[in-house]
Amino acid sequence: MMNRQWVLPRIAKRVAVLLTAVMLLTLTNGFNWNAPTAAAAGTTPVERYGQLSVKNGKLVDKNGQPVQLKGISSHGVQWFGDLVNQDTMKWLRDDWGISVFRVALYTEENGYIANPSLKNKVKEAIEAAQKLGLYVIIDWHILSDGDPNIHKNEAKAFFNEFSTKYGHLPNVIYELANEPNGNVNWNNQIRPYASEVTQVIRAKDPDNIIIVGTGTWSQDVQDAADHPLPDKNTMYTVHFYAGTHGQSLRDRIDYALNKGVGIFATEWGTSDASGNGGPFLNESKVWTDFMASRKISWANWSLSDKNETSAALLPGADRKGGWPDSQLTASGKFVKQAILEGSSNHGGGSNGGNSGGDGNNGGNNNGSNNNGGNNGGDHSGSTPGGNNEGIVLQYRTDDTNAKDNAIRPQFNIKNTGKTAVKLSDLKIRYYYTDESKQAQQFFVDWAKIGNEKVKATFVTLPNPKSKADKYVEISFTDGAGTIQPGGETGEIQSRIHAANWSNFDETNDYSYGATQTAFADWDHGTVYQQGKLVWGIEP
Ligand code: DCB
Repeated sequence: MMNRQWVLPRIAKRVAVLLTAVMLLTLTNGFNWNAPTAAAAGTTPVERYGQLSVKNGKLVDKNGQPVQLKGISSHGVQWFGDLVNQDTMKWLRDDWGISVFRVALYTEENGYIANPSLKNKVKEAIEAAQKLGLYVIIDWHILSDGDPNIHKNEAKAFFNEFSTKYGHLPNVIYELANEPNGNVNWNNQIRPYASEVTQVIRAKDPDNIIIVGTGTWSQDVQDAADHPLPDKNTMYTVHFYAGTHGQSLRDRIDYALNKGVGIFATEWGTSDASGNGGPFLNESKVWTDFMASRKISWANWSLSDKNETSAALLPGADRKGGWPDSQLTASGKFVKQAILEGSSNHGGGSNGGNSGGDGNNGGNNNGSNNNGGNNGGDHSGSTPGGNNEGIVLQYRTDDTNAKDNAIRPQFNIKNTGKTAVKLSDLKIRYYYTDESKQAQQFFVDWAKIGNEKVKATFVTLPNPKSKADKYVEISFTDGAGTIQPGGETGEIQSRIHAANWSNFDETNDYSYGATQTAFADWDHGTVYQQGKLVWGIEP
């Protein structure tokens, strides 16, 4: 049915979407909320997720469930177009577990403007993606032409042609301007350009996702968040290179997400911003964890065998896929692993349980998942479907002395999702280094929901990290109730002491924010819902 749907005209696609919605309603009105989805493991990404859209700033599938697409970008097709074909894409789908492939059509540097026939490579990739059930990003790769308006007319003609030819397919994603840079900004150049090109596309394709680049090589997502475009299925591009960009760019992304706009990392690399240097794999891991916890979809730069760090293949790699790991670079191996982790292309793996590998906390993090709707292994990443989206942990420290005998973290959990969340389903972890090697004591100095509703256990990490060998896991009693959509727990003021009241050194504590003395979002503390990570980054 899905295959036929691809060749039907748009009206029929609409009917199919409606029918799906009716079927879903029928299902969800029935008694069994736990029924797995019809899609089984082994189906293609497009069969599983269908028509994508943006809902509450999240990329969601045909059933409205958040989805994280992961995949890889081609290098410029004027140079490495021979690596873009149905064989390599099939290999990447089956061996790497990709769900999305990006085709980089440079405008300059002997790209499309000088050589318009390069668009045939884009068509080849779209048609291969259609056969393989992959999402495909059509990347209008401006770079040395930092202002997208320089080739605005060509962009409009190009996207008119491509939306006319392929807009009826559910797997096409348009990226309007890779990396605006130089003396351009969101309000004056990029937004007006994107608005015009969007109108061209929407005349032919009413619903597929459009992704718009942002200023400073697609790092100014905060500007787009402050003044988003009206089109409801538009997302905004963030690009990063792990050796160059870190926490301050992640903070910008959180700012944008908190404003309710959708972010898609259509290009990122394990190298520095030149495409070379490194690879910075530790920094890359922080980034991939960050994106997993927020379900930010991504494509890595790049599928090429150029002699540079960001290339996934070693020089001379086969042009038709089938690459053994010995033909992958360090970056390629890392990225393949990051795609496979939690990917549902390989046997429908929703990765149950807590992901930190630090086990041992009374067996209550078993990843059991029996609330909410649709899980069924369909959604990569770690959150069960249904009601857990939108959990935010805020933190402040009440400790001005980092070397005394107390650790005083204070928390507030917000529910920015659309469904009530049971507090007894949630656990907070605060990671620290225990200098005392004594038993630990936990106190609630005050909690808005009632001190007696807050409990804690201490867990020693079997594999200590550089800034954590222990965490306190804070949980809530059955009587603690729910957090309504838009609601919060209010302050939870806690205190930790060693049994012998000896001093701690908090400066080496992973979850300690010495300067965060007012409540703000905090990703160095984690939150689990029924054992699954729904907020924050584990050490
Ligand atoms: C982006 C571009 C992408 C570029 C990579 C790495 O540029 F979107 O086209 O790829 O990030 O720099 C590189 C290739 C090289 C090629 C070069 C020129 O890997 O093989 O020679 O493009 O075609 C960025 C990203 C970030 C920043 C700067 C650039 N930054 N940049 O933050 O300063 O100047 O290209």
